[in-house]
Order: sequence, then structure tokens, then C-alpha cells
Amino acid sequence: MERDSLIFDLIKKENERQLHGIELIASENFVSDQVLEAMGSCLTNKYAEGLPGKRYYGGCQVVDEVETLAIERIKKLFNAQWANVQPHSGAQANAAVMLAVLNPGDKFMGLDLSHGGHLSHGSPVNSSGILYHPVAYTLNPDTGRVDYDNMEEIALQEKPKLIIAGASAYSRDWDYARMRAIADKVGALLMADIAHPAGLIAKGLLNHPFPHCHIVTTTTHKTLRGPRGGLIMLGEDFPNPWGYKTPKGEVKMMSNVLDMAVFPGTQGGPLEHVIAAKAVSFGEALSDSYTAYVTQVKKNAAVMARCFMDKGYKVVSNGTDNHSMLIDLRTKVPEVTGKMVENTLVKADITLNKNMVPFDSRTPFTTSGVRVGTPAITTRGAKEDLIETVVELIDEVIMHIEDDKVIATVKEKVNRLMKDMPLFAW
Ligand code: DSN
Repeated sequence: MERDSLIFDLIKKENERQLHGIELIASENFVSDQVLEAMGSCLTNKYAEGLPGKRYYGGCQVVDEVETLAIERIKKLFNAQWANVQPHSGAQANAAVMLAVLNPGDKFMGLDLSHGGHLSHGSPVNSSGILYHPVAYTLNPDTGRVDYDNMEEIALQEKPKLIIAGASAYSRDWDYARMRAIADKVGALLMADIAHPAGLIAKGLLNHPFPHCHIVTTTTHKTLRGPRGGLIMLGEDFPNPWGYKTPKGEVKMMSNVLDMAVFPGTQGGPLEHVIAAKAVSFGEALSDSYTAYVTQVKKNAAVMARCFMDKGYKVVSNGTDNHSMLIDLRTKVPEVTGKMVENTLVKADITLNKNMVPFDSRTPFTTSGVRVGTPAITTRGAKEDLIETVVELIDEVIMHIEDDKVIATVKEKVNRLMKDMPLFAW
């Protein structure tokens, strides 16, 4: 068959973009060669609906071993009792948990989307907000941190069946013990969506959701540095053969209920090539070099937050505990929007995303803030000194947002800086 040069030329173009630019999108990263290789393997050809040892198709003996390895490695990484590695994304993992533990119309609680929450935690345009009844907790306007008193008050009033810890744009650690106490008071299950900080949690750089959370979901492609995907884990609250009373009133094992919610509940055949790549990345995450990597991610983020604040920018909550931060542009440059910053920085080969900031006066399409993170740039090998330069370059562009000459000069500097930095650290 003739090579599809149209597509492969575009892939080459994207490769060049990734090589030459500074990547600061907090949810992105660069996978290793072996993760990429596993994803591009013949495992993509295999149908394997079901679970290892219990499939609906023949010929699954090899993918069974692959999937079992992925499960064993992720359990070790997070000290989990059980895991399902089939969710195609974090949103799919969250949808499966909700299908498993809620009835349509049931109340659950998550962080308000405009305060850093995630679409799949109750947005009205996501199935979580369409099928169930979300109630939101918020950040304290003075501290920019989760207001646990407010959370408790709302939980006591609303009696949600599920409470979700976790966010898409929140730079502080979570008090899972306090949240479990709140959940216990109202008889709710507690789930942590650790999609963003998973890698830092795995290596003890942030509070661990286990043993406090009943259920944990995550993506695999952010700080974890694996292929795009999701997964679900259980801690020690539901060890087999402990029963769980499902929303329909049947007593079943929680692990079975969650497995069924993934397939056939919300997905069809698992992506075994992606599961193989997940297994590879979990193996990498168990290594000492990954510990050094996430330690540097956290150090770089702390330096980045300090540099932005030194330049007069407002960093929400005045710093970060993890790999990311939200810059509220209104303090230093009230006339500049997140959209303008995102679009202009792209011209200088610096990528980040516009983001609502808590109590934002602008819309999600314009925003008064941007979100930045250090996972990807750290994979390229960035240390603290480069982070200081990156903030200088961003500030240069923001302060000359309509000056094409300045933007072109910054772009040259960016390309020069990235020229000698490898794309993969392995
Ligand atoms: N992709 C996630 C993030 O950027 O945080 C949102 O789905």
C-alpha cells in the first residue's frame, strides 16, 4: 500500500513543533521511546473484551500476560489492592466509577469547575452533570485553597453519595483524611481523581489518597509520563471478598462492580497496545530515575511560581505544592487575557493554556489566567536555571504582547535553548 505521506508529513511537523518549543501545558508530557514503541505495536490488532483469564475472544493468552503485568505494576506503585487499567481516559475512568456507585439523579460533590475542578466532576455538559446531580465545593477566596469547612457544610446539607477530591487546575495538596471524615459523616464514598499529581503521589512527594479514599482514578499521561489513558484503583476499604451494596441494592464485590462499569458499562474492547505502553511506563515509574524526575518536576514548579511572583504576577494561593500553578493576570496586566497570552506565546514557540482563575470575571473562552506546569519541560532536562529563563521569556512576551519583533526574538531564543535538549530522558 502507498505510504500516506499526507499524514506522516504532518506527524513529522508535529515532532518538529514538540522538539523546538517549550512545553508548559501542565497536563502534557513526553513519553519514552519504549512507551511509544509499545503503543505502535501489533497489540493494536487484538480484541480482548473482558479481563485477563476471562475474555470473550480466543487468542488472548499474550495480552492477558501484558494486562496482568500492567495491573501488578500499578498496584505496586500506589500500594493498591486492585486496579482496572482499561479506561481509555481519565474521564472514562470517572464515568465508570459514577456508573458503579450512583443511580441516575443521585447527588455527588466535586470541586467547582471554575475553581479548578474537572469537566467530569459535574459539569452540566458532561455525563456526570447530565445523568447525576452535582453539588460543588469551592476555594476560599482569601487563600485560594480548598475550603474544607465549606465542603463539610455543603456535604451535611446535601448528603451526597460520592465526594470527589482532585482537580484539573489546583496547585495545592489535598487533605484526604479530612475529606474521609466528612464522607463518613454523611455516609458518602470518597474518590480521589489524582490525574494531575499521580507521579508525585506515587513517589511520596504529596499526600497519598490511600488509605483514606475508597476509590482512586487517574490518567496515565500527565506526571505519570505514560500513554494517554486512565485507570481505577481500590485501597483497603473493599478487599475481596468484602461486599458492597450497589445503588440497585445488590451486594457485590466492589472490584466486580467497577470492572463491570468499565466493560460492558462504558467501554467496549480494551486498547491492549495502550495497556502495554501503560505497563512500560509503570515499570519506568517504579525506577529510581523516575523518583529523581518527579523530584525535579516539583522543584522546578516551586522555582517557577517564585519567579512569576517576583515579577509581580499573582499566583493563585501564592505558590504550589505540586507540578502546576495558575497565574491570575489581573494583578499585573489587567487588560491582558489568558487567550491573548496563549495565542501570543504560541508565536514564540511556548505552549501553555488559558485557564479560568477562581472568581474570574471573564468567560472560559477568554479567561483572566493561564495554567502552567513543569512535567514536560523537566522531561526535556530542565533544571532551576532554565526555569528562571523561561519565566523571563514569558514575561517579555506578555509585556510586549503586540510587538512582533520582541516575539520573534523570544522565539529565536526558545529554539536555541531547546536545540540541545533531548526529547526523551531515557
Ligand atoms: N486534559 C485535562 C487537563 O488539561 O487538565 C483536562 O481534561
